Amino acid sequence: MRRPFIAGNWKMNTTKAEGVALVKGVAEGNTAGDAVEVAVCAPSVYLDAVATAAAGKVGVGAQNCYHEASGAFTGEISAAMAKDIGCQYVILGHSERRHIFGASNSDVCKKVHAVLAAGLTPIVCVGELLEEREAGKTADVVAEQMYGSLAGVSAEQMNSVVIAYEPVWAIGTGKVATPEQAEEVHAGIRALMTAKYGEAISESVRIQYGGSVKPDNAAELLSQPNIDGALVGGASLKADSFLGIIAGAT
Ligand code: G2H
Repeated sequence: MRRPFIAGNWKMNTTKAEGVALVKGVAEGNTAGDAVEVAVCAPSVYLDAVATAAAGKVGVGAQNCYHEASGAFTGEISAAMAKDIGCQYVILGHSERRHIFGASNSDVCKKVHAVLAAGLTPIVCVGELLEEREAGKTADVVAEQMYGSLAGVSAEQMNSVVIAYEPVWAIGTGKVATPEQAEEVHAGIRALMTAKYGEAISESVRIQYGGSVKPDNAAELLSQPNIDGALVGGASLKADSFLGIIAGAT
């Protein structure tokens, strides 16, 4: 059984005080206990304060990092730094990193290795653009992103990897993929992992869905056999709606 994993991606939102209040609200209101793994991914400047406020009751993740451990890389943070201030996760290859900041599969892959080496869990995002879906290229795009982003990752390391499927056309648009559309791609991602790592590993890796997940659509999405959690943007910015999504995973 794969434990559902619900992660909030706050993106470039909240003040420090709002972030601290938000994570406290999630920690206090979460009644799912061990049944659901829960994390929030805050802006990097607030991670220290958010991790302190989370007090181990909610996981904390960074939204990106650089692949080098330290050095002259102005403006970047390392996986070791994220770990140092209390993170357990790092989102990598989010579509906004790929499409606004030009992150390639090779960039994402280097970061995946750095995050694993630091002892953290990478949440590796993949997903197709609307024109790629309409051209029937979804499976090819996702396969290229999966294999490119996970090159050189061993079967043993895959136990510490989480995949997030986020169709770009469903991100922040209110256009959620139907449960059937999402399940089809999730099943395809699991088949790709089975081909590369074998069934035992493939069956244990969580695949989150992301893209306009809300309390009223979460339970149906999460009831699909290969949807093991959610990466939540807009609806993670209010404790009530994020808690509603967590409840949908139980
Ligand atoms: C997709 C998602 C969070 P939203 O980017 O990763 O955002 O739920 O706002 O579509």
